[in-house]
Amino acid sequence: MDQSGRYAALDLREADLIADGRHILCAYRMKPKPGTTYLEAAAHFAAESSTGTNVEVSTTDDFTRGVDALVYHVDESTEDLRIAYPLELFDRNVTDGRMMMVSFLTLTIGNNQGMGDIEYAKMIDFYVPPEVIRQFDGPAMNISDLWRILGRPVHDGGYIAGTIIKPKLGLRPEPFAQAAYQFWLGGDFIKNDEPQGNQVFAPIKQTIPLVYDAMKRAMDETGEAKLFSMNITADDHDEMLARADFALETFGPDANKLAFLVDGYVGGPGMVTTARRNYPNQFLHYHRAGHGAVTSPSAKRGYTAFVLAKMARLQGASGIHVGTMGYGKMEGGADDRGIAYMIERDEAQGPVYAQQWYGMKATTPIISGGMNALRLPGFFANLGHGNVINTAGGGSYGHLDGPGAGARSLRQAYESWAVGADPVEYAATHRELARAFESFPGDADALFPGWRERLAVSV
Ligand code: CAP
Ligand code: MG
Repeated sequence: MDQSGRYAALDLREADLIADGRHILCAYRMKPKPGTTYLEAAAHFAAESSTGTNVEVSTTDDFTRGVDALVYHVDESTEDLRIAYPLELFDRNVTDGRMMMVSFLTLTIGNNQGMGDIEYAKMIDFYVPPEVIRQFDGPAMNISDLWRILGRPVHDGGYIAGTIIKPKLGLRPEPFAQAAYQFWLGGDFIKNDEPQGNQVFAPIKQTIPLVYDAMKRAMDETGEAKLFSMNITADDHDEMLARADFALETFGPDANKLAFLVDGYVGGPGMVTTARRNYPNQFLHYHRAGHGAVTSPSAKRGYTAFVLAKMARLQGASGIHVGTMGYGKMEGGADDRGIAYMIERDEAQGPVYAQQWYGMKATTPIISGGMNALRLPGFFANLGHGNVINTAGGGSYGHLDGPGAGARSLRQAYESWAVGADPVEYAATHRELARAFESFPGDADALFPGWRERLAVSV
């Protein structure tokens, strides 16, 4: 059934839709299956994403038609499909009237992901009008609050050197806390790895008190504040709260140094909002493990990492992993810097839409995944600044002189970039950075040919 007569309005101008402020706009890369025209498939896609199905139903009335999602732009040659979703379509809380991300997902990237006449569709960008910015929580905390805790300027407070307790799993409470203590002697920020929680060999009720004790000893020894991002991911709402409440009680006077991490992609938007609304005074760390299933460039369905990060800011993530832009181990490229710009600036240009945030707090880019001191200078040069949280697991625990030295090598790498120095020259007077070259010789050879001679290293 050709529904383009109802669900397509190609005379609508995008600029007018934006000026009008009554629609969320979504841009997709869509390809229909053979046997239907592009516009027919697009119209069916919009119907299934809003008020329709594959046949007309007798209960439709004029009001229904007034809230149809409308295809306003198609370009089959570039698989460009753009749809305007009236704000009325989106579910609102009965508790406080606010919008919710799960409704955005259910409509704009829900049933339309499995339609019989659609080969694939992937959301590459979306635009929200000012009213939507006003109807989402946005971040309560971000890196500025962490800089304050660390005693740094709350603007441009610079690089936060972090790690992930490694190995990813398999440490019992005592070695776990010792690994944390050793890193904190040189670094700022430690996170649980995404699967670390309340495993039977490392119960939270034993591990967290030991971690806090390690933090206090490291703070005493260094005279510096330290930060811990604790994973509170769990299926059950009450379980999440039980973990968070126990940690807050344990950290007591240092609870302001405790962030909460949620595996937001696998946990879903409800988990993110649970953390955001129950613990607004804690930095909300959004880990995106699993996102590659839909965001990978090899995935033709779902949505991109850019879209994921933009959704996370609306929901109120204090920080979200944005990848390493081709400098680490995970998929990504230099242009992914646009993801960071979209979540940290008050206005930015996405792949399709310019977006203004009207003062909604920034979400901090978290840089993680195969990073070490040698890979950081190129990363900062690409991003253009160092106001990020970097977590390097292998890059710290793989350092020849231990995680404390690994942490110092990360900071020295940042400093070398910040002063515009050649990292190899800088390493000549900064031992931990020099030893990072020996710790990761493959990276050193690839990134800094001739480093051995310049650092008088024979191996
Ligand atoms: C990094 C990491 C991070 C991923 C997340 C890991 O460890 O802890 O979870 O990098 O990827 O488990 O691999 P390493 P992303 O530092 O040892 O690589 O930030 O792209 O979501
Ligand atoms: Mg991890």
